[in-house]
Amino acid sequence: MVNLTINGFKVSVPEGTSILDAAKKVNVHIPTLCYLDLHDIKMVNRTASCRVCVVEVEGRRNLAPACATEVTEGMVVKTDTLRAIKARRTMVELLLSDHPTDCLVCEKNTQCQLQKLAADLGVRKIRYKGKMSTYPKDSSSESIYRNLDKCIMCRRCETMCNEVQTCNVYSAVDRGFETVVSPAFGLPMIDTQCTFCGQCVAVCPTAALTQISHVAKVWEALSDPDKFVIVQTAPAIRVALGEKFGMEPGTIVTGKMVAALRRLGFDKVFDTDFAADVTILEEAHEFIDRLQNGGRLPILTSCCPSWVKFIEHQFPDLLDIPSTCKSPHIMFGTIAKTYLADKMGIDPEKIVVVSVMPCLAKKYEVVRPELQHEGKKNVDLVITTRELADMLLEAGIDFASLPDEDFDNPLGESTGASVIFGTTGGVIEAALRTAYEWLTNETLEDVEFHSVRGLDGLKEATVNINGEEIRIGVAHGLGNARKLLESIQKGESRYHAIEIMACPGGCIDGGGQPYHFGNLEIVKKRMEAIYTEDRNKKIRKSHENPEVLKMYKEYIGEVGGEKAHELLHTHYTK
Ligand code: HC1
Ligand code: SF4
Repeated sequence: MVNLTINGFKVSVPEGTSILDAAKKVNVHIPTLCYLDLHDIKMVNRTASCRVCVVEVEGRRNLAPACATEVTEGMVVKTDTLRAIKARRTMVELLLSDHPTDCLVCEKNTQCQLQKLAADLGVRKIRYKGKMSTYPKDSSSESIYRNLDKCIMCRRCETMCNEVQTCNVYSAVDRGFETVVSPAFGLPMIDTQCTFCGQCVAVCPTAALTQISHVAKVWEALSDPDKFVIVQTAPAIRVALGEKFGMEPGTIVTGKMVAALRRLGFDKVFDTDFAADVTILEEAHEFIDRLQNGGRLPILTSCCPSWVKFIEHQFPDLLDIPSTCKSPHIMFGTIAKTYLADKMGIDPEKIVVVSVMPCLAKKYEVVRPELQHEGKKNVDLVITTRELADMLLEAGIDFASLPDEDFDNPLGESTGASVIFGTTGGVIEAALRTAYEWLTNETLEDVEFHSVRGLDGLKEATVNINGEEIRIGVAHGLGNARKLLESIQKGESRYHAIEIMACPGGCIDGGGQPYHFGNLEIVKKRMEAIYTEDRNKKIRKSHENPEVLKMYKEYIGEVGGEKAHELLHTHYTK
């Protein structure tokens, strides 16, 4: 252990600890901007580029960046001297001297970490003036908006993309004042290997990286009397939306969310979870078929569009292994414009399907040609959890005081199995609940598979089904997915089925969720809430969803049959 003093407090910490972490032990807060430690997913951005965390260390002439300076025996640190505070303020003023000051109309207004720091440090004027960097804005993709005028070169996006997601989209290009984090050759995002996971957006402290918004288009649809506008909500929204209205992370707001969507004017409020149950029927059927008929194993789940894009770009030789199931929200769109339209006697041309998703890749997914029907989109618009919260604020809806309301039917009925789609491990757990019963003809009494739960990047489970050991793998975060895919490529994979989600934690920590800037305790609370919602459901197995079974009986026919394939399955593109 190393002993030191911080602001007069004695502290002992393990060798190799930074001053920043040592200070936390004695409740001394040192402000940071570029630094980000996502311990549970093994991502640390320690570029020490912003110099906001500088402190005085006795015996040293220069101020030291607390994030990148390791403690030494007997060190005496002062974080709150006038010199340190003035230096910090100067650093922020220098950043602001090359930063647009349009905070009032900025996408990140009230959520920008630079804005907060400037406020915390009492910066009231920017003493430095000079040349401002300007770059072309990039709205080339459906998902991500890049405004590098607002980039402060913290490099968090680069660390997230290259080290956690292993997509290597960003690097620092050019030199000196012109240096900027960008795709190689300044390519627009649409021409890169970006998977649109949005994890770079989730960690960006400013509005350099944000989403392409569909809010205006949703308002337009809602005010068009000729349109029948229906909304579906992804499993992960209900455990995170409350955060935007001051509620504790992990508060389950399903009922209030439904009530709020109704008050926004949606004609029907439905649940993506209904389609998640459909996905399980189709996916479990496909798995059993491959298992019993010598098909390609392991089967990979296919509901995460970012992960699908990753395998298409990076492992095109493995495209025969993902399940051919469309993702639940696309299945939902297809079902809404066929089965529901038929049932309600509405012209599908008049139906506008809006998805509320925790994800930025879902915005890109809806324009994939393979997922459209005769050139028409199955899902028309996608807004994120953040965008929905913005709409509710704009409409003056007092979210916290809303009563709980139920989803509309038939596409609002769902099971516990579909809720857990929202967290890593949930899709495969849901599939196991069904596959087990279908393969054994026995009732699965304990439906919880705890070994596939939690935030470990790679997880596995073995389930004995009819005397055969079925081995399950789970990866979340694309870097972890890469490891599993490489083992499949080498013929070393031991698994029969694998779930992959691009975002660390799964959809609960998608790129469209409320920002938490590295507070993974929030993600854990969202995860607990997902499992609570599952336990609270009367029906916890997808194949027991009565409305799903009715739809198959009335409209689709056999699970895995011809019509099911036409409506609910897809293919992949190299
Ligand atoms: Fe997801 Fe899915 S779980 S991908 O994480 O399969 O986005 O929540 O809606 O489609 O159901 C996201 C979440 C979501 C789909 C489902
Ligand atoms: Fe990388 Fe994901 Fe950001 Fe694309 S969206 S640049 S893949 S982190």
